Parts: sequence; C-alpha cells; structure tokens
Amino acid sequence: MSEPIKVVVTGAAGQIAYSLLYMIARGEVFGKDQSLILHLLDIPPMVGVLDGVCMELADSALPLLHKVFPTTDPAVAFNDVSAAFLVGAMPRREGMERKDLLSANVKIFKAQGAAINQYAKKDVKVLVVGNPANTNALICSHYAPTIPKENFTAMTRLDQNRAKAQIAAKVGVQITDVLNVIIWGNHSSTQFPDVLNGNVKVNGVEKSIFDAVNNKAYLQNEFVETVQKRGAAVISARKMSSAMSAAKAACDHMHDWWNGTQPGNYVSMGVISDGSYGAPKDIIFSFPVEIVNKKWKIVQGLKLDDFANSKLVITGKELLEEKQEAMSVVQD
Ligand code: NAX
Repeated sequence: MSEPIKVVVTGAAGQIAYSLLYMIARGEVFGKDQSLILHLLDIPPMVGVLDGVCMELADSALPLLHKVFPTTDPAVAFNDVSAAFLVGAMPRREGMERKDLLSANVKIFKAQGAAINQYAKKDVKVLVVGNPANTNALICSHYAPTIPKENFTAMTRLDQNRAKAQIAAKVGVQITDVLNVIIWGNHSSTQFPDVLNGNVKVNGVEKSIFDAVNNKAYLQNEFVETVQKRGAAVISARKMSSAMSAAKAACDHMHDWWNGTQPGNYVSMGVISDGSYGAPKDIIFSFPVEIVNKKWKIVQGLKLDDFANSKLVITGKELLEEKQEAMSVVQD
C-alpha cells in the first residue's frame, strides 16, 4: 500500500458528497492500493451533519481510509491536498435569479481559490462540481495564480454519461459500446451534446452513431434537449437534484485525470480554453480531452458541421457573459 494522499471534498455534508465520499474511500478514483486521508469541508451550520457523515465513514470500516478530518476552516481543508472535489456551493432558492446565484457562488470560489493557492500542493488537481461549475472553476483558478491553470477543471462528465446512456438505449446496446460522445461548452442548458464523432459497437461491429441511429432529426433535437434538460427531469421526479449520478461522474472525471484515458477514447472536461474549435479563449469550456501522465490535451482535428458550430457559438457566448458578471462581482 502506498503512502496516503490527502483529498478534500467540499460541501461534504451535502447530498452529492454523501455518495461521493463512499466511492472515493472505496478506492474507485485513486486505486485500490492508494490509502487516503480525507478532508471534509462544510460551513458552520452543517457541523452536526458532518459529524454524522464521519460516523458513517468510520462505521463503513474502509481499509483504504487512513484518517478523516472534518472542518469548517479552508486553511485546514486545503492543507497539502493532492486532489480537490469542490462540490459545496449555495443552492438556488425559490425566487433567486441566476445572477444572484452566480454572485453568491463566485465569492465562495474566490475564497477557496486563495486558500488552494496558499495551502494545497502545487500540482493539486481541482474538479469543480458546484454550479455554475465552469465559471466557478475560472474564478478559483484566477485566485490561485501559483497553480497552473490546467489544474482547474469543471465537471461535464455527468452530461457525457447522460448522453451515452441515451444513445445506448436508443441503439439497444450496452453503455460500454458507446464511444466518444462529446459535451461542448457550459454545464448549463446551452451545452452541446455532440455525437458527430462518436461511434457505437453493434454486434461487435463499430459504426458511427449517426449511421447506427439513422435519424438526424432525433440526434439534433430530441437527443440534445433530453440531455440538456435531464437535470430538471431528475428534480421533477425525485424532488431533489441528481446526486448518485453526479457523484459517479465526479469519480469518473478524477479517475481518468489521475489514471489516464485509453488511446483513441476521449472524455469531456471543462478546461481552460486555448481557442480550439473557435471557442473563446480564457474561459473554462468543455472539450473532448485525452489524458496521459495526469495531463489532459484537447483532442484536435474533429469534424464539426454548421449545426455544431452554431451551438458552440451560443454556449461560448454564455460563458463569456458569465465570466464578465463573475469578474464584476469578485472585483467589487
Ligand atoms: P447540497 O445543497 O445537498 O450540498 C451542498 C453543500 O455545500 C451543503 O452541505 C452546504 O452547506 C455546502 N456549502 C455551501 N457553501 C459552502 C462553502 N462555502 N464551503 C463548503 N461547503 C459549502 O447540494 P448537492 O446536491 O450536493 O449539490 C452541490 C452542487 O453541485 C450544487 O451547486 C449543484 O448545483 C451542483 N451540481 C453540479 C453538477 C454538474 O454536473 N457540474 C450536477 C449535479 C449538481 O446539480
């Protein structure tokens, strides 16, 4: 068993963390031989709940779990961590405008960025789940200037998993038979789930998703909308937002970042944009990436048609607007 690494989960008393902590502590992200010290950050009113979560982690008798530190102090939470799952954020309350939510949350991510800058390992890998995830990740990175911008990412893996599940059901194959579905842009209703470069294995034979589905109207309309609105559909059915699937996606994202992707197999991550595919530069934009030695690279040379390009423009524009709003809040 290797030396324990320190991993922080924020929003540790919340519903996503309740599933996520168990998955991490089981070894599903960093490996079955990697022991862990978990730092759990939440806010003072949640201290009692956090204690309950710690009791349950202890009672799960998890062999990889060396120690657990619950805290409300970012200086303690981010100290010496190698990986950070930033899940904690203010939820949208009734009557709250999107703008109010953005304003409350970017302030949290400004403070956490500064704490990461001061206390975390310089090669820390940061995954932002809390919404608005892309812009929160951008702000966090902005306030952590001593850590490479490439180390701040936002989660669009849940959207990718949702898209793959829709295609698998439509074609009638297993989830593992669907390859290279891409989420472009923002983790919001402007995201573009794209199957133009994706393949599906039918009876062992690989073909393009377009050919396997053979229904362009479905792929450009119903499919895109179903993925974009899946979060709302879960809320309407469960009366609570996605939690188990969000936790699984966070594990998938960090697992692939830590362990790498299979050759020719790419995954979607919100990463700092270099302007690839005409996306605006210097925003956190979801691209298809391949990962080797814990470093992601945007997959180049994929085909995009006019329909796809028009969708990328819309989601890029939204992210630029969010960036502008967020910057005006944090610089106040
Ligand atoms: P919960 O409200 O259950 O939990 C959030 C937790 O964060 C609470 O315990 C709260 O006290 C804590 N928190 C608030 N401010 C904090 C701070 N400054 N420091 C540390 N902890 C803080 O929400 P949950 O369902 O767990 O969702 C968490 C976030 O994930 C939300 O912002 C949600 O919108 C977002 N999601 C993002 C997804 C994605 O794909 N990127 C999908 C799922 C989810 O909707």
